[in-house]
Amino acid sequence: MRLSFILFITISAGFSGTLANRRRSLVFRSETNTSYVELIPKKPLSLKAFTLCMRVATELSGEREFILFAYRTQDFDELNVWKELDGRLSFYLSGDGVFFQVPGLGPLQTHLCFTWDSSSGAAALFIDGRKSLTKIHRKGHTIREGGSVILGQDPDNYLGGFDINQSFVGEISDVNMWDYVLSDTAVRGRTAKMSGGNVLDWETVDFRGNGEVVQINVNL
Ligand SMILES: [Ca+2]
Repeated sequence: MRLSFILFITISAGFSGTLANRRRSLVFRSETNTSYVELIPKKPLSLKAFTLCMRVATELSGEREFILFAYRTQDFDELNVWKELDGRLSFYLSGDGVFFQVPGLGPLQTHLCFTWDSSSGAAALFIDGRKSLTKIHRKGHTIREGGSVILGQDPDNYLGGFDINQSFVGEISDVNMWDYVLSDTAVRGRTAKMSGGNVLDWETVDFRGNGEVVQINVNL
């Protein structure tokens, strides 16, 4: 990968807009309880299944939990993805979590995909295309629409209640979400791609930023 063009946008009050034809990436430079980016989905997140992918690099290590993705309605954490204090990766659906004892994230970019299907409860994750064991979680559950998708912070209430000790610090990109479970082969094929989600498509998704988040644009 060659970094041939970088555009820095640092706006303390907020930023918005789309930039196609380049790979966008978000850098959270420091621990804060203010910096986050809201992603505007293409359709309501009323979900009986999902595939959620992202590319992440972080130097956070040791006993430091951090949030990778938060989708919260007014009263519930509908879908929150975490790196736990003990290093496991997890996601929570309205309270209950499913945990994966997998190799930790680090300063080199890691491609993650989480999948879940309500009809069976099957939950799994992929790290750089390699699949975890499957666990059974929240069979019959439905993720509810009407919330906000947030990167960078864990909202304990709607778009607020952030905790600096749970904030994400590092770089995140290629956040794509589908309302169904991609095949194993499709997930492996997605590790090099950065777009195409039918709920969240990183190539076209609108951002609403707040605080100190830097958007860089990279030609691959
Ligand atoms: Ca919290």
